[in-house]
Amino acid sequence: MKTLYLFRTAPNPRKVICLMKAKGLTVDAVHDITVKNYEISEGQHLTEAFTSVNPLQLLPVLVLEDGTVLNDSQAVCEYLDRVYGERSIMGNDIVHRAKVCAVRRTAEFEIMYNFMLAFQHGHPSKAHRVDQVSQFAPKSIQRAVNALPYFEKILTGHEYLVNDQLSFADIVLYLGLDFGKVMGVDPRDANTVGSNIVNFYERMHAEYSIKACTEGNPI
Ligand SMILES: N[C@@H](CCC(=O)N[C@@H](CS)C(=O)NCC(=O)O)C(=O)O
Repeated sequence: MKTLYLFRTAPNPRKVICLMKAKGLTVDAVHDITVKNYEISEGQHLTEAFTSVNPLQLLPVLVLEDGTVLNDSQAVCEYLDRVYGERSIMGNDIVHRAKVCAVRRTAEFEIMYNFMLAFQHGHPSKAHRVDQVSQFAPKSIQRAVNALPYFEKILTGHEYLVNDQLSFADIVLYLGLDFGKVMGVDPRDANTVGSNIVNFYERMHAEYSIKACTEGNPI
């Protein structure tokens, strides 16, 4: 059996859940994966037991049958994408994969990462983890907001970011926008994010919200 360590409401573990859903699968129903849920807000990932799995004390983690530890969301998703299901969410051919990679990384660094930085520097629950500089929070939010027009333009006349089909780039942008909500940037406010992004967010949210990914699945 493989073991997948998750915290189901944080953006990086959610990537894994969304990727599997996009492939028509649910992480809880894969025959050779056991899911272990951790509650970050209760510090369950800071225990000795989890630290021995991932010394960085971060989720998600996938441990393979031979003991190989994949302690990064991209690595976990790359692995799951190739091993399970039929359609690749990372891209169908070399050029498609490269395009998905480029847009995914831009969504990650410009949108999701900046909102996460804002959270880490601005939220009291992160004070024990981060040497917080509170001024960094609004500046990081602004950096994310500044990058939104780039995606608004790509989505003009398109439902998805790359080749008019759902890919991992869409999942990462959606999760970044959804986390922006926590940081006070409303992904349904066309004046802030742009109308193409609002439509994109609504479509993705219907399929990949925490609730939509949880319904019918045990937690
Ligand atoms: N590079 C890692 C980052 C993972 C990460 O930052 N995970 C967050 C949840 S989104 C976490 O576990 N945070 C725990 C903490 O900050 O104490 C990945 O993408 O997997």
